[in-house]
Amino acid sequence: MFWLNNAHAGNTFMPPQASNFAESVDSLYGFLWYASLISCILVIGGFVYFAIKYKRKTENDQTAYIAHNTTLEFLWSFIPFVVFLVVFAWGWKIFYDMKRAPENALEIHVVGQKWNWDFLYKSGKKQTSEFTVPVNTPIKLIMSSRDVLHSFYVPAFRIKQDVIPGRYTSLWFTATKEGRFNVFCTEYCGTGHSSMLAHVNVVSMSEYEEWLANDPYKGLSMVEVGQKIYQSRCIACHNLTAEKKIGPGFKGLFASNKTFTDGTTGVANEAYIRESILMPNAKKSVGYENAVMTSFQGQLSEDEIAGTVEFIKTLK
Ligand SMILES: [Cu+2]
Repeated sequence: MFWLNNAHAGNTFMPPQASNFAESVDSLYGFLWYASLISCILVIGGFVYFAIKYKRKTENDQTAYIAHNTTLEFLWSFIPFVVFLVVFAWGWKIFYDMKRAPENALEIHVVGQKWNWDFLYKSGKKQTSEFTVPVNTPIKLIMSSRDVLHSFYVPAFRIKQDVIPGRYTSLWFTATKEGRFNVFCTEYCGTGHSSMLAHVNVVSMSEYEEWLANDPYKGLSMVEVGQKIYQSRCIACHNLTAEKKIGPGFKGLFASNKTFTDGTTGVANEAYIRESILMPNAKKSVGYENAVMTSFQGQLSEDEIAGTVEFIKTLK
């Protein structure tokens, strides 16, 4: 197919084909596209041709009496019927394969929330807004949400699945190419929906094992740890400038004077920032009455909270 020829690497029309499902989904999509193109040419072409050929030429032109044509009627019903059956069977086959993860698949839990994705590995390792998988290995994602409906979508893998609070849904894939691919939320989930981005890193098995054994914060200073947390956790709602996004911008936040909705005032010190991360609704600032923030209680370790506080302190 003309725009898919180069699709292995991705092009203007399609993302790269980076999973076991990509080629079959694209082939079906190509078939649908060509079937629609041919139908469109036949219908619109016929329409224009007949409109010109049988245009009423004089006032006395009479429309011929045509009852019906069995052969034609059979063909224009039967051919589309066959095409639809082919699409159904082909789509069903792909869907069936997508719904059945191999027994030996490597399992990763995915938790969506406003507005980022958490990835939990069985080793206890946890990543946010980014996850790492080995190439050519079946991976099963077991997914849920902490708040509202989200949808987990990896365009390069051609897989998508709703993520629902109070329920597990799953997806599986085998990544066939090493690289870094986009993950999007494709279910409108509130103000920060378009910032609900993540990446999947596909690496070799040996790199994966090394990554899994590694402490993600090894050799990083507290501020650098905080910066990582900011990139994965805070960026959807907080600017690094002083400008308001969904929550307040972080620049100049530390040591600033705050007025709260209950009329009290306070200084944004370490204790205040910590409290705001763990209990966002404990003290609401004037101007942010309707701002929503979910608690990070149990999601960030003490080291990560301390790093975040130290990072915010550097933004003067
Ligand atoms: Cu979402």
